[in-house]
Amino acid sequence: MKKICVIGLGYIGLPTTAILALHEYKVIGVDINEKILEKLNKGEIHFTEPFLGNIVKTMVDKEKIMGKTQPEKADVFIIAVPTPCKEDKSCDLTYLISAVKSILPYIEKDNIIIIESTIPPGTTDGIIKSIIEEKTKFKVGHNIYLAHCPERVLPGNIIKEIVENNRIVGGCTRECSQKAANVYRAFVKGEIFVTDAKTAEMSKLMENTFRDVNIALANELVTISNHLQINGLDVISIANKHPRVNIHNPGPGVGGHCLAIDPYFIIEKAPQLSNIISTARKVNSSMPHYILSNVKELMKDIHNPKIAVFGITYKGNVTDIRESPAIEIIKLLENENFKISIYDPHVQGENLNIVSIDEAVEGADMILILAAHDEFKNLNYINLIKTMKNPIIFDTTNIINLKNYDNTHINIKNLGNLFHNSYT
Ligand code: SAJ
Repeated sequence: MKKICVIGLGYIGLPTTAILALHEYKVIGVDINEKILEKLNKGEIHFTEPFLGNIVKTMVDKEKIMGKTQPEKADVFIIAVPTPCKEDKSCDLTYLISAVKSILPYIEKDNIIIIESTIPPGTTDGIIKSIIEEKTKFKVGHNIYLAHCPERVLPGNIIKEIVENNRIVGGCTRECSQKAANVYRAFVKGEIFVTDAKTAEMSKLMENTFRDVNIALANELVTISNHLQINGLDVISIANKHPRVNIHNPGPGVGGHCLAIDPYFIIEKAPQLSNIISTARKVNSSMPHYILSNVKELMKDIHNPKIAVFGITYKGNVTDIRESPAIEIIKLLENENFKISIYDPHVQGENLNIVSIDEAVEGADMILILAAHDEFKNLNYINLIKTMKNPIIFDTTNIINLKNYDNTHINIKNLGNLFHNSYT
């Protein structure tokens, strides 16, 4: 049985460990966090993800997964550690470099080393290859094999997507690509596209940049439309009837650990050439301020207004608040001395001060929807507003269907039609 060492047991490393173990590999899961390892070795997982817990439990019981603080000799090393943004928005490779260094003493001839972490183009074939070749006696492409194989899974659906999605495998040489592709062939049902490392790195970044740029276009469209008193949401739905047009959804900003970060890894490598990409980042980063200015406008005649924020995660139906525009909007509102109450059925945490829906709404002057949780779609808003001081709802995610309401009872604003509806 082949042995794989997975370094980094986070959102990507742990599911990868589980799936590899399920497909005839013995897997050593390595992490610097002893709490994660303690849980893993009891067959438990440290974040919620459908189906993952069961697989991990079974594989740990069968001794096909073992958690350790240090790597050990293996046939394959997969590195899936975080690559966050630095203060100046460039990619922080500290964890990645330290993970690579940690495996150096254990590397043997014919080993395959795979980087799954998201990285700027040129990193695998540049800095990572140099570290390995300088500090060991091996030469990449001759007696050891190095590749970048970016992950593409969506949290909440990882176990399905890790198997079914197409994969990009980018090796430093053709042989590196082929050897790394064989590792994934054990469990990937989608197609495996083999390319060079730089192309793989750039493709991964471009997938998320594509979405960021398109969301920026939608956000700019609604701000222009509001300025011109046009219903931006109507424009999107009508324009999208064209067979080759797909305008994305406007919203309170772009969050999460991918779309709001990955474009900067392209910008850092070619700042003078990344005009559209950096403008899109600016547009999306400005959305929390746009929301703030509209809340202020809607509340301008109200004394000491209280805002009930609904949803603080970076998008709907997740528990993750990383890079969430909602958190930034709350801070901006607090700086302007708005009283804030928070309701989010997906998030727990004492320091966030989350309250029940009734408590959040009581005495409020506005319900401000900042994450498109399904629970918010069909709430009985007519009932809900009864304890509010002012029945205004500002839905920045556009999940409330305005056709269900007439504005004699309730004043609902969607982001795309803030001050006007069609034919009003
Ligand atoms: N958003 C909008 N309008 C839209 C779509 C999204 O404002 O039309 C916002 C969301 O509310 C959220 C942000 O954008 O704040 C990102 O959401 P997302 O669902 O587009 O992306 P992530 O970050 O959850 O996951 C992405 C996925 N990439 C693509 O769809 C190209 C996923 O497949 C990747 O695995 C993941 O990034 C990653 O790890 O790179």
